[in-house]
Amino acid sequence: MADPADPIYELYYWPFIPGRGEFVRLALEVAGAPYRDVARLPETEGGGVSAILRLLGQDAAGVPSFAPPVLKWGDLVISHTALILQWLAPRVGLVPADDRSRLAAHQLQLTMTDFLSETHDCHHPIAASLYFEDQKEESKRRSRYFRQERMPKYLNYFERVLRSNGDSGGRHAVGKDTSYVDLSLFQVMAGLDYAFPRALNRLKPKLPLLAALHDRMAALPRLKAYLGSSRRLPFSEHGLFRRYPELDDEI
Ligand SMILES: N[C@@H](CCC(=O)N[C@@H](CS)C(=O)NCC(=O)O)C(=O)O
Repeated sequence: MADPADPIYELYYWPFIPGRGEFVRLALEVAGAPYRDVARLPETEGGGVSAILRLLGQDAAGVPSFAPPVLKWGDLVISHTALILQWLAPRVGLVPADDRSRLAAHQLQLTMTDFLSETHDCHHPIAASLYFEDQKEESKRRSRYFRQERMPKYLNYFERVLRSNGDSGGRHAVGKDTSYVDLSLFQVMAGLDYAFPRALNRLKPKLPLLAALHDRMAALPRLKAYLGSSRRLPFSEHGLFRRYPELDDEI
């Protein structure tokens, strides 16, 4: 139970894309935790991209952060999506209490971190500083291997994780209730459905538990309300999951 005297959670993430910040946002939203999405506030209220740049430039609050998302709580500053969620989840009831489950949850989230990195590199295989158009041929080549090899390997693994969690009847990745890992899997499925709809549809017959998890999460009252609100940023051609039809070919 949160103490009313506790500081409010402050999320720092690029204000125009869901990106990696969305994984933290989903946890805060579903937990009903009060938070401030700092960079989405107007500059006049201390928000905007400059709020992120200020935070990244600060040395005072312990170890400097390399990149957003960053979660600030009082003078505690945490970066890296998986680490933020590992710290946040026990405080907001989104992970079971035992060590084994918490380690399992963190392990799965770190695997998602790797998957996200590979997903991003489909449209930016050479350099993040180059436009997609300047690395299109490499993107196409890389995406073919992603669709054929990496995407099925990761998704089949997460399907197996759900299947092997007999405690939940395949309904949750860890434990018997919704955890931050379930919410992150929801976001991964939603993102892939946006970026690689054809590849995902080809794989879906072998992913019944993941597909069902996605739909169940989307129907959670708090998540449903959030998804229908202006707080939910749409996927676009500027984030982690981008729809470039030429990267989602037949093969
Ligand atoms: N491992 C980090 C990766 C953070 C990251 O790559 N952040 C992106 C936005 S999603 C960024 O702004 N990176 C800037 C950079 O790498 O220079 C995490 O999972 O949070």
